[in-house]
Amino acid sequence: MKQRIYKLVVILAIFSVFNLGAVRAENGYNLWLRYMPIENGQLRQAYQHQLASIVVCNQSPTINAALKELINGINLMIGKVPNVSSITGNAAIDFKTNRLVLAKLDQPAIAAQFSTVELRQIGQEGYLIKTVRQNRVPQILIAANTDIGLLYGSFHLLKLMQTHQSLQALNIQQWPRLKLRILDHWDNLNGTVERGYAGYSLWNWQTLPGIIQKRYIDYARANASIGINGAVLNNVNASVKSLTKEYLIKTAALAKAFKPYGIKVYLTAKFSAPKELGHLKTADPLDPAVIKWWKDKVAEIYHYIPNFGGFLVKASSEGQPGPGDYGRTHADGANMMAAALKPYGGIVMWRTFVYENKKGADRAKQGYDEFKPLDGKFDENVLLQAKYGPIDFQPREAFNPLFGAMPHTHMMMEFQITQEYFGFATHLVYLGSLFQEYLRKDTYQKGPGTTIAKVLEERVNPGTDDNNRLTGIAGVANIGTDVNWCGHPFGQANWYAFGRFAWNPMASADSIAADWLKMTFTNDPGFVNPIKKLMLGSREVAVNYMTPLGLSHLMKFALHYGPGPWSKSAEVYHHADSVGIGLDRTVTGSDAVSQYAPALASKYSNLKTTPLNLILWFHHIGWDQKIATGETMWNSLVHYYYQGVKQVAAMQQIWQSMKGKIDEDRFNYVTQLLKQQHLEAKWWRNGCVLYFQQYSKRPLPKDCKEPGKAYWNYPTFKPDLPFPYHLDDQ
Ligand code: GCW
Repeated sequence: MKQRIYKLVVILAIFSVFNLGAVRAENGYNLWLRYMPIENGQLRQAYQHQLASIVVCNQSPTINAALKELINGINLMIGKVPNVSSITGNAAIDFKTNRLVLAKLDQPAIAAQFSTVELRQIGQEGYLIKTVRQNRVPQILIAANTDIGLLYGSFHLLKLMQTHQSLQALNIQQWPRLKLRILDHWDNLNGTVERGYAGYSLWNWQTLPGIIQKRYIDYARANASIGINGAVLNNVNASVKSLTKEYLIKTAALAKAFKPYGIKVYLTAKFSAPKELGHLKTADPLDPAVIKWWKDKVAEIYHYIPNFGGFLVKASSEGQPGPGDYGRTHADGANMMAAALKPYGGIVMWRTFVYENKKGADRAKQGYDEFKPLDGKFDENVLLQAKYGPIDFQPREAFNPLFGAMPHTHMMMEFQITQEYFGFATHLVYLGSLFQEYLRKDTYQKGPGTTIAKVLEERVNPGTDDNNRLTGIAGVANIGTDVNWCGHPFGQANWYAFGRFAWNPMASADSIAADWLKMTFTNDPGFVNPIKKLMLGSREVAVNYMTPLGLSHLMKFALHYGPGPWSKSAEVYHHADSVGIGLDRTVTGSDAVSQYAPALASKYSNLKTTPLNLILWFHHIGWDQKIATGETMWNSLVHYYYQGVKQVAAMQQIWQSMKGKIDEDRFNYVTQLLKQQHLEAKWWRNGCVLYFQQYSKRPLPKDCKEPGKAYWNYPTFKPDLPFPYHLDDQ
């Protein structure tokens, strides 16, 4: 009996130290910062040895955050709290006893460990990690020019441990390629989130500024771990209330909480604020009273929020007020705000998402038509924020021709992390593949090889040094109050991937997925390899069952969930008729091709040289015409839809074979989600195939089973029928 109790105590002790076992209940709250115990004894021992103590030089809230993260992470992973000492001023570091050193490069002894090239590269936010030997004792050095660089470097070291890598011979140089790496929250002040599918807004305006929830800090930690350095707190469909004193004080509390993590706060600014808040008669950007109103407002903002980042503006777009209301240009509007922000180092991110101004025109052309003539007219603290495609965050679009057409303007990318057009938080869609696809698109702006990544990184003003280049990228956040932050457990991967691509636009979706899986689930290659493959294919799978071959915007009207090719608004995107399907955007049609560099324009003008996955974006193709698949247009289209459904079934199968490899709760949740995704993929396939068959009047290819009965009543089928759960067997 005694012996059994003893054994139990030992087992419990091991459990409490290491929290062992893949079966530990998990709810996803800890994201990729779980710091699971290292079960490999050899590796754990090596880490224990290498990280027995930490020395930091100087202290600051940011260094303290780094230290806290390191102590917690190391303790959780290897079951030992490192000894921590700090050195202030110029006191020498004892290289004999300290094994992990966090130090700034202004210390000559630290800088001496690195080459001049290394020192030059990293700038204000980068870091160097190196294993150096002093008196034969290996030391790990994390060095940077700034405190935030040290925090980023600390997260990098923790990532190496979480992904079970050796720390024996580190030699890492990292620095962000883009200056602004921002999450755009479309959060309303009443707590709802526009296009948010993971609960309510994180910001509890009612309890701010008094209450700083732990969740805010965990949000900041997660962002800092991937280098995100800015957050726009509120919806681009803006409320002026966020600019009132009451709300500025609340925002200031968040800004203060985020500051140690290197995150600046931005707000959206409603163009009509001078009228709505200031009771002026106009919001005309050239009116002196309006100019003064914004100047005073900005001064007030900086009074409360000294590290305020600036404004994000959606103007003259989807009913939002803007300079167009007064016959002024976007440049007039943006520059007026930029002038108010400039004395404080603030910036304006001005969106290019406009499409209603020319009725009946091809929507894909409108952003370019409105902004191209303004190239070079924006002040130096203005960036244009353009979506990756010219329409609207579709599963696949041609890239936005504004990238490559604005050499004299700071261009920043807008991705959408929330899955507005990708099955919300129900479908497993890894967007790393999408980010990679667009960032690597060749714009030909300066000849072949001018990728969008290069355009984003480009220095617009000659003479600006690297640290002052105004470059950036934004992602519309998929974060809410759901316990796992993102709704779908795999939605977290998209937040993570966005950060990694923001840090390095030429990063690889593949290795990002691997890192995320290891940190979020397990290092077991039996899980990581097949699930990484599943993730990498998942975006294409969704394209196949939603909008294959360059189709777009077939989603149910307004809600954007489920199929709706029959809605009037969708018809303008697919142009299906008795002859064929697709939009002619060549010179015989809307001529959108002419907005691209000549090499691309001619490529896209010719069906034979248009990439297969964009043929219906650029061409109207006859139903019986043979396309590059070797089949007719009609048969190919149907096959893509059927293929998409089969692929989701295959994803389900792969997931099932992972049973036991990860915790039960997340396993079961993803199992349910994939089942639902399969159901909805069929909903998409059946709806679209039967709808388009009305036009093609062709039979389905022989290997495709007729869609389920629920759709045989088409065309009386109403788009607003409730979700077809009975599709289960069809
Ligand atoms: O995709 C559309 C969304 C709107 C959104 C708009 C935009 C914030 O359906 O909900 O509004 O884009 O990007 O401004």
